[in-house]
Amino acid sequence: MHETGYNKKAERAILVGCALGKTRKQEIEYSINELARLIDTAGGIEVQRFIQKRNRPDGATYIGKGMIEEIKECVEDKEIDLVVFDDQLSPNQMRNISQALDVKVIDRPMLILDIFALHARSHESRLQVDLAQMEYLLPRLTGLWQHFSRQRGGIGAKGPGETQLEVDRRQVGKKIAILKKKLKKVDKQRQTQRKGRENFFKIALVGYTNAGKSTLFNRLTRSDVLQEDKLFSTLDSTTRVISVNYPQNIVITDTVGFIEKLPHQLVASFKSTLEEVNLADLILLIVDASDPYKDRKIEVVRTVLDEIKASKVPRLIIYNKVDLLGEDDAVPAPDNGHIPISALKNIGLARLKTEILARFG
Ligand SMILES: Nc1nc2c(ncn2[C@@H]2O[C@H](COP(=O)(O)OP(=O)(O)OP(=O)(O)O)[C@@H](O)[C@H]2O)c(=O)[nH]1
Ligand SMILES: [Mg+2]
Repeated sequence: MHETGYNKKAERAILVGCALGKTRKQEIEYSINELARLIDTAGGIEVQRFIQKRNRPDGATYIGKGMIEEIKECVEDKEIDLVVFDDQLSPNQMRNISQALDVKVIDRPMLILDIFALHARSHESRLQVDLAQMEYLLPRLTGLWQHFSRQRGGIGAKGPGETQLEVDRRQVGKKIAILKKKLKKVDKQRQTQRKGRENFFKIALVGYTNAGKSTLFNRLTRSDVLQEDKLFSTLDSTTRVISVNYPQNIVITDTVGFIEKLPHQLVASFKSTLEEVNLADLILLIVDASDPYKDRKIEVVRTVLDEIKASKVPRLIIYNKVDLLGEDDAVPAPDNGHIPISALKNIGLARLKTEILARFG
């Protein structure tokens, strides 16, 4: 189990989303539900949600002034600690909204960064999260400062947030340079480790967060990395030899999951971790087959794979969690490149092995 932050009392949150343009209500609900899971993972409690339909975001306050007033009332009535926007806010919008509401305001990228800060364990992932957080917060320092410093920590202000928001930009700039230097050093060690694996066939597990990558990894390597029903349980990539009756010269890497609206600063600072995906001989794209939004999530993963320039690596799509499908659900037919499995219940793994070995070169 992860700890839920060092603030003892769970923070009470308002969630705010905008259905922009032709976005359907269902779609925005899907997104806000995901935001609610993120808040829960970060140790907060959803108290109320506000959704507004608009053609485009308000340049100054993202949502309209009327709704800002409604939220302000709710903040006062229900002892709200923070307001979370489901989209990225510009530095300007963030400042205006914080001033209008007089409470801590964060956006979805900041919430994701916060969860990363909470779950980072290794030296490398801590450096990576620190760097991403600093780069995201740097242009947003003005205006955030008063609310964060008053609250001392909590959601959106862990990691470097708590202490470093109080130092000035120049110092943050310096810290960014130092973090980059330290990461370069860690990257060198990674290169050396990679050299040792040059003669191995390399498989990378990728997929949306909570799809079951670590569960499959554990099954294939008889390992015990953290697998749990939380978002972003895995941040560090782990590479091991596949041990379950496979030829010995295959290694497999479990790595960080993806999500919609992943801050690009995070993708950038996790570059060396994600390079394991880039350099793989085969990608297993893990999908939660029981998820009604699986196709949308596959698209998100494809987009990130493009972003990290891994789109040329051959890939198999693994439909995991088929044990959760009902009789009426269409089970994906096991055909070329689409493999139904259950990592948890040990279903379809022989088939997966055949498919992997067929691509073993
Ligand atoms: N029913 C069922 N649950 C599964 C299966 N595979 C994984 N799970 C569950 O799904 C949840 C997430 O599994 P993880 O393996 O941690 O997922 P992940 O993709 O590594 O997630 P992150 O590291 O957070 O990105 C856990 O509660 C698992 O027990 C499966 O085949 N069937
Ligand atoms: Mg994992």
